[in-house]
Amino acid sequence: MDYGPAPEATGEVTKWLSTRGSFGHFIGGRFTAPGQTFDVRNPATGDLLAKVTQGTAADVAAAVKAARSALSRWSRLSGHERARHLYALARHIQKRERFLAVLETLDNGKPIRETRDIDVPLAARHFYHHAGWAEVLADEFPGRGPVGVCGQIIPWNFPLLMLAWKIAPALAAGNTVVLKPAEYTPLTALAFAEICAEVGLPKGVVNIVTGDGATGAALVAAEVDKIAFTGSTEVGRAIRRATAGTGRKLTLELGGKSPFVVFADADIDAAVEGVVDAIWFNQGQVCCAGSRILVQEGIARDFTERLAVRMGKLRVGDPLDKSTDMGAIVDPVQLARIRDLVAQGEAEGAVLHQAPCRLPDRGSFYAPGFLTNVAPANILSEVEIFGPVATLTTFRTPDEAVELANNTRYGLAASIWSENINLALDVASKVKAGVVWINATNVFDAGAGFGGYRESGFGREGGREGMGEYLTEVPVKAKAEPAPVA
Ligand code: TXE
Repeated sequence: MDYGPAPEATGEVTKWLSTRGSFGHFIGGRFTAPGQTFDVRNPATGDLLAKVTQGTAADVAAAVKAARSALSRWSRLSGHERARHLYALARHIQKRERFLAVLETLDNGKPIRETRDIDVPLAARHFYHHAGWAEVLADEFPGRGPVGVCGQIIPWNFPLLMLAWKIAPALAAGNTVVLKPAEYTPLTALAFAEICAEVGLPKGVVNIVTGDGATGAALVAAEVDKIAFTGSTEVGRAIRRATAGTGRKLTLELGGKSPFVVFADADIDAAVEGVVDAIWFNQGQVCCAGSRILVQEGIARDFTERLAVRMGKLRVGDPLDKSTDMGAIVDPVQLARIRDLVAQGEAEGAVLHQAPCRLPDRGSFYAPGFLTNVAPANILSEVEIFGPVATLTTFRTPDEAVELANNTRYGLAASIWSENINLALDVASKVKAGVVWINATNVFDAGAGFGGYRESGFGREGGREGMGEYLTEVPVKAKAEPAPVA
């Protein structure tokens, strides 16, 4: 396979990684000396990128202490002063956007086109948006103040963007944070820590502790006032149990099995393009991925044929190549999970259609695909695959489409394709999902709340609802009694 030239920031990132080599945590405004470390590898090659410290309960406690001592000063700054810090973070993300895009692509395996055009700009947008909230908070949320110290645990599918989703609203509201990035992808969080120091963010307002699930569990058990988690439903459940009865605020953004409903009157080519975005974007490692395609019977054959042709044109390979459509799966463990699940589904009767592309010899790659003949009882009808493979089934009537769409324990997102807006709006109102897109998919904005129902979790991120999750009622100061009139 011929690859294009590597993006220009690649040299800068390689130098940054090699001069640092091993990373400690970012606590109280400075990096600690590296402790016991684990390897962070490039999923597209398997090459070692860096060594990162496995956070202990003592590290977590030190970070929480730093966040606690920064809290009172930070929360008492005026909204305008906090906004200035958030604007500075946003501008610095933009200043280092090429660097961050390459670092994210190396760490996660997603195509540079996505990190450059989506992950990094949206992360900056989140800080800008929430700077605006900091300015108007006192008027928009009278009688409310920060929750306190927030423990934030994020996944590996959008490392920098999930960090922005968590940190920006927390800081805008006057909270301080301890964030734990995912063990597969901690590097942009560490680069962000450097940015915090560069812009002069007060020490202890943002603390980053790296490590695996044990570090996450230590953060959940620490003296924090809120936990915000994005990740698997299993871990979400464990966190809910661990925080029950502690009085801590909790928001969970968990998995999904989102329906992608195509009616017979849809613009078929547009819907096919929608599938590309719904299930092959970010190698399908998207919580709201349109992973259950439901097609109305009359167009099923035509749709499936056009989908197979389009799938065959996807370019899979080097994530640093600007013409690559699909990069690597984040880690060999996740790749094995996808393979095992699909094999199990096939054993239960599903038929896998995969692009006949040649995959690179090294790295964790999986060819894009979709599955037909998937019975409702098939494991693939229920379980989130979290990879570039959707199931495709048919329906006859709108009522049946709604029934199938809602036949899931999740409720994160849905996408509906029809040229009949009345039909689309009617179906949208009946689908149980936190967000429903019509003739579109994966549309996000910092101003719009995002989150799920049922086993997809609770709480919202983004927009007004998201701000509310980082605020709590504060005691109203007693007004001075008016002087008695003589
Ligand atoms: O998730 P985990 P994994 C789903 C997806 C994927 C599956 C497994 O289906 O295939 O989960 O992925 C931290 N206490 N999603 O195993 O373990 C962990 O270190 C506290 C959907 O990577 O949930 C990481 O930082 N924290 C999802 C984060 O939780 C714990 C995105 C997520 O890892 C912990 C990711 C514990 N006991 C996976 N155990 C989405 N909603 O987008 C782990 N962690």
